[in-house]
Amino acid sequence: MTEPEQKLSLDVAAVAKKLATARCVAVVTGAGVSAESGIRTFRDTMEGLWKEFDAKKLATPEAFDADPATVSRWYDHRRLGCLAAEPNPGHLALAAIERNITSRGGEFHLFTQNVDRLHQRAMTSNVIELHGNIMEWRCTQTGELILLPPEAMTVYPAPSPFSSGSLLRPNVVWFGEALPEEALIRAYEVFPRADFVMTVGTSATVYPAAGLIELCDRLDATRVEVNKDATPASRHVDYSFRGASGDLLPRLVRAAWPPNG
Ligand code: BV8
Repeated sequence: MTEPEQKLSLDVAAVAKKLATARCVAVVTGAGVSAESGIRTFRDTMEGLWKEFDAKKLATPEAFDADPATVSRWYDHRRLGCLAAEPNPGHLALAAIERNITSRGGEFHLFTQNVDRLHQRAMTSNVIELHGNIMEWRCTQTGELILLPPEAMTVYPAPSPFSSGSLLRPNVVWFGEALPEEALIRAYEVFPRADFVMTVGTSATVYPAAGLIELCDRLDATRVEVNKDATPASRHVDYSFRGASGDLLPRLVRAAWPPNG
């Protein structure tokens, strides 16, 4: 076993020991977790008819106001992609962590920046969506929500069924929009008292989600990052695993709760 592999095994064992006895686990996930389900991240260059677009410019209220048809078409394209995707071993490992922690009377809170609802489809129950979700669409006038059927929208932009003359917009949080108040209140309440916090598959560049890991200020807390690349969060954690969430998270679960007990 090479030296890096040895260090990885020791770190996984150390983190697993802390995880297995944690009483309050707070996790924040980003697009990197869903990347292994085939859902491209914001930093991936877009392809096909979207290659000349910049995701960060499309994910704004200004873009929707200027060209609701194009923005609606992009979100509907992404919505269908998310529906066609399946949860991957990283999603399933996080659901297993929740089951193991809560079955021993602990708390598990999964804050996600992802809008694809794959954590819910992986049967994680306590998912807090920081940036909304791409499955629900909202009336621009009344704010009422509607879940669209699994097939493509028939017209872009879609007229709102709730208020004539209004449109449907994706129920996501765009850049420049406030995050859901209840999600932020929960995050600001949980992270400072969590004894195990983990950031997974995020570039930790989009605020306020990127700042959550820094809220953990318990001296006895274990702070972990799982990400393919180093990020601004890497200096705020005790263990920063470089690698795919679909490999590292299941390894952590097996080490914390060995299958043969
Ligand atoms: C707000 C939904 C205020 C839409 C998204 C300081 C404080 C507060 C705000 C700001 C601030 N500084 C700047 C701001 C403004 C802005 C911001 O943060 N800008 C950045 C660019 C600097 N923040 C906002 O606008 C937020 N709003 O603060 O409002 C306010 C208050 C009151 C009233 C009005 C306003 C709203 C931000 C939410 C934007 N919406 N998504 C949609 O999906 O279309 S953000 C979107 O981009 C994603 O959700 C994701 O979080 C983010 C980044 O996307 P990616 O880079 O693709 O993904 P990610 O970051 O997760 O990176 C992928 C990582 O995974 C990489 O590091 C890669 O190495 C790794 N990886 C890849 N594969 C794997 C992997 N890791 C492990 N395994 C793998 N297999």
